Amino acid sequence: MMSASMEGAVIASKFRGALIGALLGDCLGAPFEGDERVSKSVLQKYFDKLEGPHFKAPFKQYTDDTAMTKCVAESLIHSGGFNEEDMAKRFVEEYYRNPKRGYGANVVSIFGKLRSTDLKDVWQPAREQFSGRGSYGNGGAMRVSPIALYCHKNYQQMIDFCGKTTALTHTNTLGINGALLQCIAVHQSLEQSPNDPIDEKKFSFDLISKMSKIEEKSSPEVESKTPYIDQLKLVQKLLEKNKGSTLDDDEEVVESLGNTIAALYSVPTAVYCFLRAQSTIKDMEVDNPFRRTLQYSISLGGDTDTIASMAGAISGAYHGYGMINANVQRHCEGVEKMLDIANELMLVSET
Ligand code: RVK
Ligand code: MG
Ligand code: MG
Repeated sequence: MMSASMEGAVIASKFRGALIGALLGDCLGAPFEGDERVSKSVLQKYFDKLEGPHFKAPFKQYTDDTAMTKCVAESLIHSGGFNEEDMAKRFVEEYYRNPKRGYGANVVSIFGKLRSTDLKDVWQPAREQFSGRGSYGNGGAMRVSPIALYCHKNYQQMIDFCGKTTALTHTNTLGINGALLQCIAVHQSLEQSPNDPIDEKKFSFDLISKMSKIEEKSSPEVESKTPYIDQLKLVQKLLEKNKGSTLDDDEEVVESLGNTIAALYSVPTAVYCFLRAQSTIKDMEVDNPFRRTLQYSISLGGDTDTIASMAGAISGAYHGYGMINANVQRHCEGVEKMLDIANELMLVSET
């Protein structure tokens, strides 16, 4: 349960922070998707320009990450909880309304099957992916922040809704557990007062402890029975090494945590970016820890929209909306609508 002492206004700000954090990470990270690494000085100028008081282009469009996050939120709001048919229908309708949002290469075949079968068994197409192994992409994880908000008073319900929402497109254990880790991380941030500094060790230990109840089934893709816990232990090691050092070893971060489209090699990276950005990072002249989270996430390259979006959601859920620069938001598509969604989610999760 969220602390009783946390005021409604703080919680409302955290709801907005989580969703706008996810949206900004997606919009601002998308132009760099696929770059091997992004220079920190280029990113410094990029963010400085976007924060400038006089609005000038560019206007950044959101991608599949935000499109599907909106579907998840709207389905929870309108169904009063998880409803597989409503959720699947929203994914399909959103995809066909605007298919050019940079969706994963294989997930789109699920939308086609769901449409042609008139949604009779909504779980079947996802189970058939990759010869029955299911997708391990991060497309489940990238969209789960509304579930952490909607279920913030009921942890078990959150785990249940998150697993089911993910399984509509991703049935591989790695895809599902990555989504669960992301959801739990947003939930942990939401629970923490923005006035209490994050204790990185405790935050990561708490994640490990919760994942140990989830990572019981092994996956054929990896040898370890606890791949996410292994990655979270690496997160702890890298934090100890890089925090306070004169120069972060970003090569090692990317080599060990990853920056790819696979959930296992992107969700723990997003957690790391959030935790690392709680303190200063060399070559980033940034006081604001939310902005530092996005800047650092994008600098690692690879799947920049998704890693920045996931890290942005975790960061926004902790710091709240007040930490997010207003001028930058004017450069991003869909902010007003997302703020409405955050308010609606707040209302339905309080009842
Ligand atoms: C483009 C082999 C597998 C696999 C398996 C690989 C957008 C495939 C967003 C597949 C996100 C890709 C991202 C993505 C979200 C997955 N065996 N290869 N069992 N499972 N893959 O299609 O929603 O950026 O190469 O399920 O997870 O911004 O094409 O999509 O970054 O991962 O896509 O998996 O993608 P999909 P998704
Ligand atoms: Mg995307
Ligand atoms: Mg992506």
